[in-house]
Amino acid sequence: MKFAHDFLFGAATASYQIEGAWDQDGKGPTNWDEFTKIPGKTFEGTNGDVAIDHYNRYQEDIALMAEMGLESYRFSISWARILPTGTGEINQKGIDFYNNIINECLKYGIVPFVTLYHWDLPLPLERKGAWLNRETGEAYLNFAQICFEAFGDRVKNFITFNETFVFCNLGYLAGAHPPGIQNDPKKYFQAIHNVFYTHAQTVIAYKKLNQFGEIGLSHVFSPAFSVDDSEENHFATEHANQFNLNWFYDPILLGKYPEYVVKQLTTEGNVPDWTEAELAVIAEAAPLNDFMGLNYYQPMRVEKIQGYVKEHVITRENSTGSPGNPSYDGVYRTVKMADKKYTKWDWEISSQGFIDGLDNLKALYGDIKLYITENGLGDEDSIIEGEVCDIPRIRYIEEHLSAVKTAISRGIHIKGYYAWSAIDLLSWLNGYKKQYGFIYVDHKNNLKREKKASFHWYKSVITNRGEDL
Ligand code: BGP
Repeated sequence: MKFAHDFLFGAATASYQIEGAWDQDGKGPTNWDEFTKIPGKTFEGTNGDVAIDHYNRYQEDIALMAEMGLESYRFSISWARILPTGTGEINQKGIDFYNNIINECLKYGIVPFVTLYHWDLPLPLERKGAWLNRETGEAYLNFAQICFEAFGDRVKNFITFNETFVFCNLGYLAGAHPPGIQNDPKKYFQAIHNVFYTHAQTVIAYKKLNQFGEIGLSHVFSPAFSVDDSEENHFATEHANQFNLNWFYDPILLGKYPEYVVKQLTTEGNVPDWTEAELAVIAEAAPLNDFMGLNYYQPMRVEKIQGYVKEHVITRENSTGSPGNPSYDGVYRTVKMADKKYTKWDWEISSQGFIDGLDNLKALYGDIKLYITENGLGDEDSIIEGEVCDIPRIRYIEEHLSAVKTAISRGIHIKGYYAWSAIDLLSWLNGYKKQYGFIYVDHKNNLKREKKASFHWYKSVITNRGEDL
């Protein structure tokens, strides 16, 4: 079976992780420009000041993507390039840059898929309380409308927010992302609600413009499975799914928060401070949402915690996606299992978890349109006789693309696949050591680009539309 002619084979990046040029051409500073300079926050103090200098080398990079046969490129817009302080005057050079990216993509017939927010928040908004302050949502809505007006004639796919779970969880529970707050569930749930309300307002505003494009958002997709068949671990798994899946997907797709979670938050005193009017906007936007983007890397294996005491120490190392952490409420922990395969960073490799998770998603939400907006392998690639031989990445993507094929044959409505990442880039907390790209960037040789083995492999997959998978 070949993938349908309108299925998009793509790859993704995000502004802070590739652009560099952190203060070039009028760009304002962001939360990440500041956060990465705090000692100990990132691996070996790496930051995105230069990143892979995509800002100045975008033509070369997009030409390589075109050579690879990429049909769609998912990238994000740096808010502070367009509005240096988050609000106020537009920086024309920021608009010009993204126009250039979009036009360069279109020149090669690559569909631009634009993420409006991939975590880099203009610093003045961060200082005023980030997503806890409703002014951030208002400023975002203005920024989004500027983007729709400037780019919406050529961009027909918009993602409002990337992985609300990750930036809120790491921002307000683990303290590993800005604003670096630890163990504050009240703020965590509030920030999420404020983001979802803003998402809903943005969807409604976009639809009023009649640009005839599509809008949705991307969530991390990490379905939970019990470590065994015991009743208590099944309970813990259902609890984990309610908090990590339903809490995030219900408001977007069904227009309301899940009762189970709201009930528990009421008991804990962690219900967000929300208004009936905000909840009504979330309900109004849900049917207008055109698609859901899923970022799948790994499932969660869950077990119930017995006699929880809050002794868990949160560090950068244990905040980067490996199993072993307890939930904020002490009900369950994630577990590394002896019979599963893991990456060098302890992320489980499981295409079966992907398929099973997609089946569950369909059972919960019915026939929704999905894009896999991220999936890929973080690895330290081998260089053999000067060639980057990223065979494990080929195997990983092969397995997961073939899972996508299986899911489609079961009636799951997946319209595209975006490998993370198009090119090697800065991993938020893991520096440049953790590579994901089809294109290698040589940090010892003036950021020279080189094609990896996976580049040639993905090109052939795209050429024959995945027939051999
Ligand atoms: C996702 C983010 C990406 C990317 C990816 C890999 O959560 O949306 O921006 O970073 O994870 O993560 P890491 O670099 O930590 O391995």
